[in-house]
Amino acid sequence: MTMHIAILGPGALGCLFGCLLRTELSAEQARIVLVDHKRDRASRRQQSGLSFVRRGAEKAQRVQIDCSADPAGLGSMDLILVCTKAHQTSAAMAQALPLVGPKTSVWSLQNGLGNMEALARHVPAQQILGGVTSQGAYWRKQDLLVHAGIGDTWLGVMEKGDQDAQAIMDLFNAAGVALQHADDIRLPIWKKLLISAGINPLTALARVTNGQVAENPSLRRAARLLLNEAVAVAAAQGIELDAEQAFTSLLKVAKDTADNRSSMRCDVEAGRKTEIDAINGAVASLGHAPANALVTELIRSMGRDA
Ligand code: KPL
Repeated sequence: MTMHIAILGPGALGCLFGCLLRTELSAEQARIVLVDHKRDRASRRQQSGLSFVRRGAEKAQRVQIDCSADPAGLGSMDLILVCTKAHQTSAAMAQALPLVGPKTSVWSLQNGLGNMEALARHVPAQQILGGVTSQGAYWRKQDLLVHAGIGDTWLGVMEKGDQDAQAIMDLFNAAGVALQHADDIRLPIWKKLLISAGINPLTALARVTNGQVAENPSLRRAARLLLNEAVAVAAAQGIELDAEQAFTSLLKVAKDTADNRSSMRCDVEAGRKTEIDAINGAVASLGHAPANALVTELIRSMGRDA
């Protein structure tokens, strides 16, 4: 049976999953459409496709993938994969409501806290899955996407219901993307959040690459402070995380992506709204976390977040 999949958020990550699925699965296995709020970009990509450099490959391959700015005409989906920035979740879902039927699973694969809750304003919680991914991708130039790094991708239900996690896992597996299932999806979401909370604001404020957070003693201490606060806030929410282990993971990510500019630094430098409210801002709003509150205000002061 064909799985009908819509991907909301045509940034690097949404397009990465689109390209991985489209190149590995037949049209009988999956119908895939990238939903874009920008009409001109959707029609350009619909006509010309994307160029995709697979991990380890030297040359780009052309991927013809359906793109649409009109969710109303597409019919209901089996799966909606939400890959937008955290602050766009609610608006994107509201626009995508014509794609939702009673059996549609809606899977958030985004950064930060609050994404499932934002989706639940539009869709029953029993249809929602949460998740995180450490897959990496970036645009080398317009419509030329590079798969930069392979990492774990998690999914798990928000509330027990009709979400067909097994069918999603089987399909992604068939496309060579192994998914991990979490009984409590809040754990992988928080683990990723701890890494982002330590790395992202510091790279944006100090204008350094990710690697500097591990290398520079002051930034390393600052990252530890942000992470420790977030671990304490999580514990007060009943989510037990190991600060030592989490900091080891943070340092590993900083070293593995040493030469990269974090997404938050890129957003600040491009004058775009950042995900600070869903990362450090969310931590500070849940409990006593003055360092997280401080970096949130500083990032907000720099641009489009105010
Ligand atoms: O995912 C990232 C980002 O750029 O947002 C890193 C820096 C690798 C971890 O937060």
